[in-house]
Amino acid sequence: MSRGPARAWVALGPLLWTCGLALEGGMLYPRESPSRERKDLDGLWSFRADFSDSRRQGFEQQWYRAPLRESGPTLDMPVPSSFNDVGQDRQLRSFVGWVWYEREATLPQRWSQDPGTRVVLRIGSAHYYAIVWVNGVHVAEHEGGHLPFEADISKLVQSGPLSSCRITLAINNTLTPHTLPPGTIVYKTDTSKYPKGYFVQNTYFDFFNYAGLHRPVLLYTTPTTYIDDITVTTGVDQDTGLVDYQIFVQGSEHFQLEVYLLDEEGKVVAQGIGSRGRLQVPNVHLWWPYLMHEHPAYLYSLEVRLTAQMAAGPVLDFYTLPVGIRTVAVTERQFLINGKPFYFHGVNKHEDADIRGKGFDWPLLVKDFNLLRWLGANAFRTSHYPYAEEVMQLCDRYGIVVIDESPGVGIMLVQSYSNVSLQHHLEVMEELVRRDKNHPSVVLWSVANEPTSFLKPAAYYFKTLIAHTKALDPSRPVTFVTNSNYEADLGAPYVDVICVNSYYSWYHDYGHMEVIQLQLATEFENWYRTYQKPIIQSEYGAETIAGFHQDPPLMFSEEYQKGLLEQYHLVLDQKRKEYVVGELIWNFADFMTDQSPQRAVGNRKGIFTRQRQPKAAAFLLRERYWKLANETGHHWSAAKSQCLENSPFAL
Ligand code: BDP
Repeated sequence: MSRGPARAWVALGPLLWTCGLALEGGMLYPRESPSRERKDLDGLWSFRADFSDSRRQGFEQQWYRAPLRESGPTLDMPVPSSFNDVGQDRQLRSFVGWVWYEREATLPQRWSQDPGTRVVLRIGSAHYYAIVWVNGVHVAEHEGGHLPFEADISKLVQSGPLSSCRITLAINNTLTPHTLPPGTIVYKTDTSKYPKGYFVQNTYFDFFNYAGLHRPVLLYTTPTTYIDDITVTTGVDQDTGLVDYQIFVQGSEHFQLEVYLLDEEGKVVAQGIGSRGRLQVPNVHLWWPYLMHEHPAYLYSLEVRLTAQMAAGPVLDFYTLPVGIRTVAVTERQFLINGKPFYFHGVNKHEDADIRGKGFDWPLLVKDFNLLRWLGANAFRTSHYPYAEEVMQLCDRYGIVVIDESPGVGIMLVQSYSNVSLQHHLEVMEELVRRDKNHPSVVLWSVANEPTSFLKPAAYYFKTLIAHTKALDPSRPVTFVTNSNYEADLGAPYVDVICVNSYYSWYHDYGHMEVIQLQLATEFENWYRTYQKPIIQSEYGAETIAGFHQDPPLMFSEEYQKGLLEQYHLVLDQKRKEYVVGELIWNFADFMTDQSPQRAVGNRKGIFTRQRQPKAAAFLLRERYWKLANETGHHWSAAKSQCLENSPFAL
């Protein structure tokens, strides 16, 4: 999304402007079609961190005006990747401020010569604040490190004889009380202890603030009259599937739209015309979660064909959207998918791995999904920020249910409840819903993790935020994730599902696993008595160094992690018969954090190591999750046991 002229910036400040405008335009994932091409720009980019004291040298010297190598030395930087861990430079690893990325792209001749072609630059994610130039011309700015943004660069690339374009990005990872997640810059002014100008960045969340171009960067084309956005919501009437669609077109008011819904065999099962309508699908194949049905994750394809009448003749545009037909509902005690009780048995994840940090990586992604399926996990939460679009697509394809979380993590300070913060949070929810609204795997929005929601200003903040999210998407329930420590939770009345994190016998009563059952049961009962809403145990776990063994169990050993989990499971097994609708382990894998005496090279609560090797708890959970799947799956009991035996994921 291009946001007009460059704004003023300050030395380290990430430009705290929030325009509070409703979002314009769609954010359809760029897919190739007979009318659309795509050119991936992943690979090596030129890179420089601005180590000047003010961090402003790049702007003062206008590094975007000429190739970056002309203004000083550059490094090779892989994209996508965080810049922090690929080098050997300690200062770059913990760098705070502006870094510069640049790459030349050669365009097919038609792109730069055909005025009927629209050329768009799309950045999957740039953490945290990004300014973009093409051939030295400012084309976009974006705040927020976890969602895509775009710039229409057609005019620029079609205005001269050039068939190449130079793309420059300045990216600032500074966090402030108004960013999501929030942070603060603290200047250390005692010159007997620190050099002049010394500062540190404090954050209030438990993962490393990796930065850079984390997700794919690409160019794609559409015709100048094009399908800009599609919104699909689905329903079921007996065995007929209902697909309500709405299509937004840009570039002309004189057009026709045809839509076709194809099944997995490519057969047209329903069709319609016009910008909005309802398709009816007899004998529907519903989208079921993994392990809930013998044919989970059934996806139809919605083919949209646009014909626009232009002076030069008709223009065609095609876009195909995967569609899963399913319903989601919440009762006082249940979470229903397709009208059947759904029990979340899964994990919390992070986008995190060796070397690449938060950089998107296909082998890692496929490994993670293979591990999830091996584990018998049917769900995960995108703790604590939106994940790459490619992740969401795999969830749709494999039937992994998603709690889709905003980057609202570490909202602790009173300033972070100001109007400026709220406006930004509202805008982030708009961007998130716009991006992920059509994914059948997404069944619940989470607006935040463990905000200090007991603080007074939080009540208004969350009431507004949750109401806004529901207005953006009335088809899904909304939650935020709280912590068992937060007794007076002013946000809880507004959510549809209570999500609670607790760390009994880890952060309290260290080493005393014997108190878990009492404390957990009491807590569940209190929440349910007060709110009568279904509850998800959204985090629980224990720090565990792979290979540490102690029996009787001691903290940090694999035995302690197993023992702690087992105590939780005893209570979960009672309460899931009543109103507990899910359990998500903290965490899927070990992950990097800031350095602190509490963290031994990162957070070790993974059931897999950071290299994705199982700790003992992974086998315990695997047994449990497959057992839960057997008990809670529907329509599938007979086929299931056999299928499990023959499954490539069986033992
Ligand atoms: C929880 C947070 C999570 C942390 C976890 C922990 O939600 O981000 O990583 O604690 O301390 O409260 O391991």
